[in-house]
This record gives sequence, structure tokens and C-alpha cells, in this order.
Amino acid sequence: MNEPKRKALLLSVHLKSKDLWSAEQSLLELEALARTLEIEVVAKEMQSRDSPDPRTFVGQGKLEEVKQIIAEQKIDLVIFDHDLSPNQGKHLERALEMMVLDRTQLILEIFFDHAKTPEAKAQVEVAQLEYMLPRLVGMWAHLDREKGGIGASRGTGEKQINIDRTLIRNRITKLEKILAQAQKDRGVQGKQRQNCFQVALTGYTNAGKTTLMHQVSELEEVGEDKLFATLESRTRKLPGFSHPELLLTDTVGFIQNLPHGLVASFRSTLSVVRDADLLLHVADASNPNLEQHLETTFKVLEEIGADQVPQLLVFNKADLVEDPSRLVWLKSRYPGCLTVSSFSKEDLAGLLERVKEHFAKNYISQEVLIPYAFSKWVNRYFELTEVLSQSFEEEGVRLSYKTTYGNQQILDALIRQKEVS
Ligand SMILES: Nc1nc2c(ncn2[C@@H]2O[C@H](COP(=O)(O)OP(=O)(O)OP(=O)(O)O)[C@@H](O)[C@H]2O)c(=O)[nH]1
Ligand SMILES: [Mg+2]
Repeated sequence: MNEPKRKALLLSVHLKSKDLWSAEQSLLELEALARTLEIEVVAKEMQSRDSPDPRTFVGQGKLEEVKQIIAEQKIDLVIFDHDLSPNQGKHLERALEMMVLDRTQLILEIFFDHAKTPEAKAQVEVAQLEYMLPRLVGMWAHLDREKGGIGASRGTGEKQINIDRTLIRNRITKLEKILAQAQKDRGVQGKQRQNCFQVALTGYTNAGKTTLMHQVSELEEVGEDKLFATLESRTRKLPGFSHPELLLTDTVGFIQNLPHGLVASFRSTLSVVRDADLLLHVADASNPNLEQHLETTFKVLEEIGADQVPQLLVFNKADLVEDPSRLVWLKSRYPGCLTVSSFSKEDLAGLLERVKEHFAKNYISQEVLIPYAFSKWVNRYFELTEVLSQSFEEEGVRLSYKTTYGNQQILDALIRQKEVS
């Protein structure tokens, strides 16, 4: 039997120094985040203020209003569209007599739900534990209240908090060791892939990265209309590329105000983005918040040290854009960008063509004559180059081929070896 959906009230503060539209968009995004966790959003409330209330973020009047809605609509969860300090969280839970989640906690819950591999699970757990550490006091207060304070003297609570802190720190240390090992293993894999070009899909959550990857590599699987559907990176070979092969990797999406701890703990997963030869920065062309999504992605890429990797901006979901002049505007605003729909074969062929063009400058065409005494080298040339023609002459095998500068260096070293010996 399905569990009944949790019913939530979303609460937001519009700071008067900032624009109202952004606050409204952020609240809509919070709703999508809640939906991703199968939470039913029953009510949305926003209050305009000059500055947040230091104790409860919203003002007293709003709190009373919210309390009434909670009672009338049988709400079991309040979600705040801001990050709350440990104290604010505590005061709010006390005032509303109800569980209060902030934006970061909601995102962490989604990440926790979607983490499948041991590495992704460990990364999310580290972020959750670090978020929890300063909030332990509040949690104990909550527990004491539920038990009516009976049997839990003040000293016991404090002792418990210290024990918990030590346990949490030990657990974080253990998880970090697991993550370091995973990163080391990935390093080994990375070395084995030296003969490939790495292309990574990156961008805001729900932009269509996973869909694009599956459509391009002609797989049946499709993306999900959920935020943070993908947490671990998956890699596929791109069709039509050989010597070297081109590997396409799908990665975790970004979001505005991505919890800082989360970015840090996903650093190792995101190393595929940092080490890529080319980034396909995918954005949802039909989203009214497109520019803010781009900005967020640029910022996170900078944070993880990937802002120097060449980037091809891919505006996806062009089929959902009703006004064709928007696509024209995007092309002039972002020169060199592409507008595509993941579901158009023609668009995807165009995308692959652009990727090919990008790497073309890394290729050289060469010819070599391999003496028969060294014919075992021929295999090596077939491994490392795209052989265009082969002819058997009197002195040896003549190959004409296309390869990358990197692979040519390996072949040059082979020839030097022969000259030395
Ligand atoms: N109409 C239309 N829908 C698309 C297109 N590309 C993706 N979608 C839909 O957009 C939703 C999100 O797609 P995903 O591929 O999961 O997005 P993502 O970027 O991988 O998202 P995260 O993994 O959460 O970062 C899905 O419902 C897709 O079917 C497109 O070109 N056109
Ligand atoms: Mg995805």
C-alpha cells in the first residue's frame, strides 16, 4: 500500500531589497523540489520584509497566520525557501509545533533518496552529517519536548550531545576514507582511458542532460521529470568516433543555492567535469529562469575548478519554446551556442557534428612506412590511429592515418626506441 503523501506548507520571505519575481520563481522551484519527494504542496505563503526576523525568519503575524492554515489544512510539514540557522529552525519548530525543513535539508533529502552507488550514498551522508552537527542541540530540545522532559535531566541531554558529536565525527572520518579510496580507483580508471576524449554533460537540474545522453547514444532509457534524477556519473561511448574514442559522461545537475557541503562532498564525482576535454553545458531553453540557471552553473563550475574547460552551450527543449524569436535571441546573445531538442534526430546529428569540429583541430594526418622487420608495430598504429589506407610496398607497410597529437607522441616514442637500439 502506498504511504499517504506528506502535506506541506511552503513559506518564503521576499526581502524588499531583492526583486519579487526571483523570489516567486524560487518558491516555484521549491515546489518542484517538494514534488520530487512526493510531498503534496497544500499551501504557499510569502511575506515581504526589509530583513529576516533574527529568531524566526518570518514575523509574528505571519507565524500566527501559518499556524491557522496548518490547523485547517491538516499540514504535517513546513518547508522554508531559505536556509535557517540552527536557532531559527529551533524557534520555528517550537512556535509552529511542527517539523520545519529548510531548503538545504530538502535538497539533502532528495539527494539521499536518489543516491544509489556506495560512493554517492557516502557523499550525501557526509553532507547530511555536517549539516546536522551544529543542529544537535535543537534536536535534543525537540526530543525532550516530545517526552515532556520526563526522565531527561539537562545534564543527560548535554552528555548525549557530546557522545553524538563524537559519533558523527568518527562516521564522517570513516566515510571520507571510503570516498578517498573511490577517488583513487577513479584515478586508475582515468589513466586507462588516456586514449579517449572525455566529454561531460553539465548544467542545471532537469535541463535534459540524461535524456540527451540516451538519445545521442541511442539507448532506450529516458530522463525523469524530477529534480536531481541523476547523482552518479554514467559514461557511454559516442557513436561515430574512433581513435580516439569519445566518451560522454552524464553528471549531477546544479541548482540555485546548492548546499555548500554538498558541492564539497560531490567534488570527487564532479572531477569528471573538471578533467573533461569538452563540456556540453545543457540548459532548458524553455525555462523562464534560463539566465539564472546559466549563471548558477557558471558559478558552480568555477567553484569546482572547471571554468577553464572548453564549453559548448546547448540550449535544449527547443521544441517547448513557443516564440521562435526567443531562439534567435539566444543565438545572438550567446554566440556559438546550439539550440536543440533531445528528441530531434536532426538536431542531435548537428550536435555531434559540432563536437567533431571541436576536436578536429586536435587531429593530424600522417603517413608512415613500417619496415617488415617491425611489422608488429602495425597493430599499435591500428590501436592508436584511424588508418585511412594501407599498402604493402617493397620496404614495408605504408599507412596513412589520422590521429591526435597525444597518440602521435606515443608513436614517435616507439620510433625513437628503434633508432636508439
Ligand atoms: N519537450 C522536451 N522535453 C525534454 C527534452 N529533453 C529532456 N526533456 C524532459 O525533461 C525532463 C528532465 O530530463 P532529464 O534528462 O532527467 O534532465 P537532467 O538534466 O538529466 O536532470 P538531473 O539529472 O535532475 O540533473 C524529462 O521529463 C525529459 O523527458 C527536450 O528536448 N524536449
Ligand atoms: Mg540526469
